Amino acid sequence: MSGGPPIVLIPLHVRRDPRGNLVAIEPGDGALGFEIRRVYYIYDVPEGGARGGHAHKKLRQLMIAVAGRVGIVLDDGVGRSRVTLEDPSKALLVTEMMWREMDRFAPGTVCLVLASEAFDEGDYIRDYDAFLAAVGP
Ligand code: T46
Repeated sequence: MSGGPPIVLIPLHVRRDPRGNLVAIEPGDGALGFEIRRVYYIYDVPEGGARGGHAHKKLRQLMIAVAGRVGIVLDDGVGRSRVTLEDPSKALLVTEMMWREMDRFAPGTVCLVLASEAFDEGDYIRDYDAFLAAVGP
């Protein structure tokens, strides 16, 4: 898959320690690119399961595989890019008007999502043709 949107992975500050690693994410961290207004996580996805399959008009998000591994496809209406998230020290930036699909979940995967807005079903575009029409030339 090539010619799609750039994959932007933001490095998180890891406090390494002989006892293990710790990542703290705080509001106001300019490196994240937006203010965090909501946090949620996805886990226990059955084998072969997929999530996403929509875009957001305004919402920006950072996705972090805090455990396990998940495939993400980003589609800007022109091309598609694929990335595998499996490093808890990196956050994938998913901007507004970006169709996303999540698949290939490894068993035990937990995907943490930091979101720029409160939940709003009106912000979703869940129909792919409507998404193409919205981003189209
Ligand atoms: C995204 C991917 C990565 C809420 O009530 N509050 C929330 O904050 C969220 C995220 C969802 N919901 C409700 C809406 C649906 O009734 O939970 C249900 C499942 O949501 P959805 O089908 O949108 O789940 P995913 O995993 O397909 O998508 C979610 C996010 O919605 C989406 O923004 O980028 O995770």
